[in-house]
Amino acid sequence: MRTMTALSLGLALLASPALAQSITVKGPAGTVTLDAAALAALPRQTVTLDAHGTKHDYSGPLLMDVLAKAGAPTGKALRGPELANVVLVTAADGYQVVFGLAEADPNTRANRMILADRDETGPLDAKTGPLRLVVEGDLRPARSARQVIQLEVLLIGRPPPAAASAEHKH
Ligand SMILES: Nc1nc2c(c(=O)[nH]1)N[C@H]1C(S)=C(S)[C@@H](COP(=O)(O)O)O[C@H]1N2
Ligand SMILES: [Mo]
Repeated sequence: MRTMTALSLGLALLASPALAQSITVKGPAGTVTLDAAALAALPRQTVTLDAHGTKHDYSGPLLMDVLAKAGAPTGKALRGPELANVVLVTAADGYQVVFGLAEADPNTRANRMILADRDETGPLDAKTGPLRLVVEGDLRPARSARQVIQLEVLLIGRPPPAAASAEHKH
């Protein structure tokens, strides 16, 4: 009886790829792992991506809402030195893309970035998902990484060369 229940649950999970996904998000507040339920709790957007003439309507939370779970600054907090934050996106096949955090901020740019878990046909297949970054407005789909497993917010700002050398003057 117990075996049957575990088996049924296992089969149910296998049949719903969206339930098996999780993503690691690293940011100023630390590292969080978000599962499908955590992603499903966020407001959703739909963005159409044209990859080599094939269009899909991808849907999922705004990337900024996902990054905020790890403490990424947004809106008015995304100012001054915080504008030197970048986001490193890593996929299961080792593919990586990077962009400025402000590019993902809906308070800064109209073009959206979403972490899609579905297209118009349902949960994303293994080649594309379970999670795909979809970058609205890009002329090429190269930054729309498939099979995203990790997001990392990195503050890469440093003092400009003049200020750095001034520190060493005696
Ligand atoms: N994980 C991963 N994502 C990726 C790539 C890749 O090699 N690996 N290639 C990129 C490039 S160069 C393109 S053109 C698009 C192709 O999207 P499609 O597979 O939906 O046609 O995926 C992008 N996302
Ligand atoms: Mo490409």
